[in-house]
Amino acid sequence: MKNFLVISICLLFFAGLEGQVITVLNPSFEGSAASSVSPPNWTACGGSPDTQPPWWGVSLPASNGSTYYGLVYLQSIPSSQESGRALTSTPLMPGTVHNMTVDLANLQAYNGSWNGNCIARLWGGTGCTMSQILWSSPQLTNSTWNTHNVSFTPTSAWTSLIWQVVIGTGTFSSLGVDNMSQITTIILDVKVSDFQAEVNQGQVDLSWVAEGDHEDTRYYIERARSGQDFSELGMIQGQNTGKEASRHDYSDLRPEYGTSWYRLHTVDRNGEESWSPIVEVTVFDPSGLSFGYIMPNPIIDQANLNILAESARLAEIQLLDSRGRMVHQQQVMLDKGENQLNLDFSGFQSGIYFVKMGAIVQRVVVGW
Ligand SMILES: [Ca+2]
Repeated sequence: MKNFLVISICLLFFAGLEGQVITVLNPSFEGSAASSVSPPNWTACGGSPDTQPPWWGVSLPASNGSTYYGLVYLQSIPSSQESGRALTSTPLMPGTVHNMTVDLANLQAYNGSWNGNCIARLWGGTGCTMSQILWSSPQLTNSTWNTHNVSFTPTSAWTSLIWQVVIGTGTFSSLGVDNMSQITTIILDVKVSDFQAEVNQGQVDLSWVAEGDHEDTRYYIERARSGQDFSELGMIQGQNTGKEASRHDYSDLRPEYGTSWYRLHTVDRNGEESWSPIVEVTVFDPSGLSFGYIMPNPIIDQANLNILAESARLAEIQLLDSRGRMVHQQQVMLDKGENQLNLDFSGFQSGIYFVKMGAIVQRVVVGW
């Protein structure tokens, strides 16, 4: 009888680890493709999102089914920042880890040129009131679908999930959202918070706070470049610090120049998983510069070069042909932070060129 009781209690304990499943209606955004019309069960909360494709020049096929949600943002018209919501089957559970996946793409094709980087933001709220940013994607740069692990902890029992497009860099951007999974609530036996990343003498120092840490807890540090796929950078085991809140750390000793995104993937001793919010870090090269992007590429006549500078400085921009011969050079004064430079390639022969600034070398195609 005593053994039976022990087994029953264990079963109850483990059964309690898996939480409930929460769904949204029409998670694949299926509907009749239409401009300024949200798919069934989705409601526009800002602007007038579309059921895509093929409106406004968008041709990317759906990731799942035949249609998806298309959201645009024009920096010059703040009210154009589009968002749309769906209701959840049951309210979200405050203080509990919620996991799901979603497919996202930068559509790049709206009106042929709305191709700035963008960020997808997921809000929790009531009706169209956007109350808590539950999750933000890294900057999305490619017009291909990528599946993202979305993990969040609501602060309140929200009944709306709201997708919003946010400008990353550039002036116009367009976002595709498709193929949301069900949302699974998970109770981990470790609580992770305050994930931070800081550049320190050329390395990136990461730290987080854990409560309930156990020696079988695994913390996987993940990094993404250009906002796409995260890959594992390293893993550290728990230190058995128990219920007491303790800070853990990990250093990326060889970060890449430019902007990177980091997140913490925690696996508790029962195998339950959660992901921290994503943090963005910019590492400048020895000349104090960090490449953003060149758009468009291929280039017809003109392109925008986006460069970040650690401080205001005079910099030299060089243009090299495919054999590495310098065909143009120019001094430019850069402001601290983000700089947009216009590159004029009109009059250049078609071909491959390299844009060089400090340690940055970017390949561009002109004329095709
Ligand atoms: Ca779909």
